[in-house]
Amino acid sequence: MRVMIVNPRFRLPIDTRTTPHLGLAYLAAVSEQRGDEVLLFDADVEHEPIADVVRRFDPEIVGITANTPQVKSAWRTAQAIKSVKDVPVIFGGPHVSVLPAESAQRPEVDVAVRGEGEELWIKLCVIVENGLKNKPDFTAQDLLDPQAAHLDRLLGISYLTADGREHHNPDHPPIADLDTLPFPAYHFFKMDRYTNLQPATDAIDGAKSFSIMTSRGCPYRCTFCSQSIMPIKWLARSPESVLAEWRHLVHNLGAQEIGVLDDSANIQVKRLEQIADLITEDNLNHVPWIFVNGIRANLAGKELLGKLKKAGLKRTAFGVETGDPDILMSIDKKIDHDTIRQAFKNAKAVGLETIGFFIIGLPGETEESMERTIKFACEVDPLIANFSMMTPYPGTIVYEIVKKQGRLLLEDWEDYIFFDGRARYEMGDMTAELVERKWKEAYRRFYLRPHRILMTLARKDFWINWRRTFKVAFKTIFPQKEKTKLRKTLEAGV
Ligand code: B12
Ligand code: SF4
Repeated sequence: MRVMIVNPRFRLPIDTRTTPHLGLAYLAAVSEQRGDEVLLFDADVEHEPIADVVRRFDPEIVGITANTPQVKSAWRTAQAIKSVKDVPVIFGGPHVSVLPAESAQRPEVDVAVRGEGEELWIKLCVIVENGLKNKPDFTAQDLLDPQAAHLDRLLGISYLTADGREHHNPDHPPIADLDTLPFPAYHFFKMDRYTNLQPATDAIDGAKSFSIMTSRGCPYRCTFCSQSIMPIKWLARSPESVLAEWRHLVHNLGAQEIGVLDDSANIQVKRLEQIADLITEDNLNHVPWIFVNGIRANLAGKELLGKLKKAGLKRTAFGVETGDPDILMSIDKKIDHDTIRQAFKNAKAVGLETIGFFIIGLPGETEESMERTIKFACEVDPLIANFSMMTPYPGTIVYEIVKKQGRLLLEDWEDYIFFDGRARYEMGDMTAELVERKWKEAYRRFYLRPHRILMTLARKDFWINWRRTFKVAFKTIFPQKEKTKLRKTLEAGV
């Protein structure tokens, strides 16, 4: 069966890096395992209009991913596909998982998949394949025929049958054994067109940077975080399965750096220690790697961090979020500042580089609390401090709080990015002006301290990337009015 898997165009308004989409690499892998002919279209690196590709490849099913700022581009992409052929178009990804009805109700979308995609994607392919066996010109309309009831018993999907009835089938259970999944199929991507994973080790461009996920989900429920895609229960791969993929990345694909994308890789400390030991014993530790999203600071003891360092870990992030104890409590991070301080100390003591993630503008913030965040960032002094302005994503508790008590300043989903220097909501005394001012101040005060300037200039990574670093810094401090420009780019891209 000919399957087409699509990442709709969406570039951040800063010069960000491009990286193959791990979720789509998994979908491509399970399709390949089934024996399908797979075409992966990543609009971020493609030059050909998608309609031409559809004409040439003539897919029998199309899967499109969408996070929140990408969803409108995804709809436009689906329209372009449907203008050529009424092929079943399946949507999935973070935004679709939170608001499935919104996509399912659109004429260009046939089925919205909620949550993890691999098992559901395959089940949908089987349904369409069976349809094609009985009717060689099986279309999306046939798939949604209420009499045929093709989709009635498939868990985890939302769709409208051709009679206009909306269906939200019960949830699909999470994938019980992640070790059964094939490795992400990077060979379907035009790897030479990618840079590397931001913010990885900075020094490598082009095809040699890979991502890996050793666990899915997170047992915590921080109020600002969208975790709707992945299971509520934290599920992990075995150390042996992780090692096998690590070997594959290093030996078969020539990985020069690896980004671990887990939400919280260290929920079971022993498991992560075992992974570290295996990587070291297998002599894979010459390849530097990082925790892109960070690990839980309350589970980052020196023994674990030491083993990780030995296994090649170059840099780890910690989600600090705020320097204010009351705000920290209110976001349900389930951690305190002394524990975070200790985690940074432990990481530095074993020789790891650190990243701190901070948020300016959480609900209930005041100028004083933001001030505490800036001071705390300077105190723990990570190599990289990343300050985001709070963006309330649908499906999060913060989104519900802001909808009830605040004023959203976002006009549509394309505004849901947090790099364009504009506050996303106001609440009580917390004005957009205050949030934007303190956000810029945070960057200035953190990076323009004399020892930081010297430290930055002394880093090899900085000189390799100085053009890009200056460009990003300039755009952060003097952001353009991105929305219209961003929209124009997006519309031109499909
Ligand atoms: C790595 C990462 C990035 C990378 C790469 C993004 C990418 N192309 O994948 C970078 C740094 C570029 C990035 C940027 C952003 N990201 Co990001 N990112 C992640 C992260 C940490 C991992 C993504 C991943 O690989 N997951 C693992 C794979 C297996 O899962 P998946 O991609 O979701 O795919 C599975 C399912 O969703 C589903 N599925 C997905 N697509 C489809 C399609 C079909 C047809 C089907 C059937 C199923 C399906 O099946 C897949 C396999 O199970 C996630 C957190 C997370 N845990 O997922 C955040 C996350 C996706 N990012 C998020 C956000 C907010 C952003 C930004 C908007 C932030 C910003 N700067 O403004 C930007 C958007 C930029 C962009 N170009 O899209 C949010 C999304 C929330 C939302 N409502 O959309 C997440 C969930 C983080 C969070 N917890 O808040 N991100
Ligand atoms: S912010 Fe981190 S710890 Fe909190 S819920 Fe999200 S992934 Fe889990």
